[in-house]
Amino acid sequence: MTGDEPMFTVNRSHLNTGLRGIPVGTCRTSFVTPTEGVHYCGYPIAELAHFAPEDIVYLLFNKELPTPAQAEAFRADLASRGAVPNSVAAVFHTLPRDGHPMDWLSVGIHTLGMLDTTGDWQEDALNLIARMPRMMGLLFRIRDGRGENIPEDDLSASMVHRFVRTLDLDGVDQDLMERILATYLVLHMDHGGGNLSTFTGKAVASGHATVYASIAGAMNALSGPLHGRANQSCLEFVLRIGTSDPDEVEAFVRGELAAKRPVFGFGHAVLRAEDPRATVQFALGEELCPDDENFKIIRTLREVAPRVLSENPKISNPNANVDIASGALLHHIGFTDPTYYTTFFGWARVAGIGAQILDERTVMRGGKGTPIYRPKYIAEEQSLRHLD
Ligand code: NMX
Ligand code: MLT
Repeated sequence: MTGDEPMFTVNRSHLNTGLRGIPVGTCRTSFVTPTEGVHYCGYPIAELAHFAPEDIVYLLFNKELPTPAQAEAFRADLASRGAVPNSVAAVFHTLPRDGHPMDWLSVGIHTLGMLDTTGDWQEDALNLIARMPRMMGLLFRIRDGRGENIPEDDLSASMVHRFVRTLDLDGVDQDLMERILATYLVLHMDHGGGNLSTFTGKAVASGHATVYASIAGAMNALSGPLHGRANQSCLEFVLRIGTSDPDEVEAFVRGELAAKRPVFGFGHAVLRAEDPRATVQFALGEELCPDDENFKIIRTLREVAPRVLSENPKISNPNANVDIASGALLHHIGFTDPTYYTTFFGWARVAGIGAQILDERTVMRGGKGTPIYRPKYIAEEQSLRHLD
């Protein structure tokens, strides 16, 4: 294909559709197909779900899975970057405890940036990734009023272990927590170039804002209930439903639709089949917690909601998306407050957004980088006029 061949015709009907389907660039980390879902650097997501998160971060940045020696060196590199300055905790202690955890996450990322921005895209992206586990643990603890006697960080441990160790919750199965969180992180790290949070992060970076400012902006985009915060809303839903009886679940879904509220955990802008990230999480739940009450409810929702949603022909995809199952799994391992769930999505997505920002800033256009984002908007209801 030559550079001048048309790829897409823009019609008036494409306007005000949120750029739906309009090609705007290329992505080197992942692609999403309507029926097979996301692939990281070519690998279908289900084939990667059991990998350690560090290996998938390596893949997104280097476009190849690491050899054992490369994996070891990469973990050592992350460890050397992971120390979180004490002033992050000091800033968290000043925040309103009833502020949403996603707002805390943005503030945390901005704080890390204010303390140590190098200005090198790769350095800053990897430093942020390495500091996320400790920062997440501090966020959970301090917002929950558990800001004292926090165990020291162990920089040599895995990312997930560092978070779980910082959290130091009593009465939880830490091995199970680490397994579910590791899978969660891998599944949520990247989703093509055009999802709202990634697009936002890259747009902010295109004006040469820092990696920290760009990713904080991306987290704000992720915090909306139609995007990442659907995982919180979906579990809140499940807690409200309170029964896995199919008739009652169906009545609930119909009630939400009648009230013109979204049925969270279903639908997608690109996918036209069940999201494989949902399929993987359902399989994990069937293996680890098949009798969990919330898991039983989402099992019924998965059967009932697509049938009900397909009655409305304008809904392009009635099937389960990534946010249907994660809440039930997180609840099962001890995270009983759904308002925190989107921070896990954000933690994971820092890797994909960081890698995509690096590509756009240092690889695209023969290394010159993508120029500042500036799409065209067409004037509406504003004919030219002058002051008399
Ligand atoms: N519940 C109720 N209505 C829906 C749903 C749903 N699950 N999915 C689509 N619709 C509506 C949608 O609001 C739109 O209505 P209108 O024409 O009045 O604006 C219509 O159906 C057509 O929408 P689609 O073209 O099918 O989907 P679109 O690309 O606009 O939106 C979502 C995609 C994901 C925003 C939409 O499916 C949705 O709101 N789902 C529920 C929220 C959710 O689970 N979001 C998480 C998505 C994944 N993520 O993590 O980001
Ligand atoms: C995501 O993972 O970002 C969501 O599925 C939304 C999207 O891809 O548009």
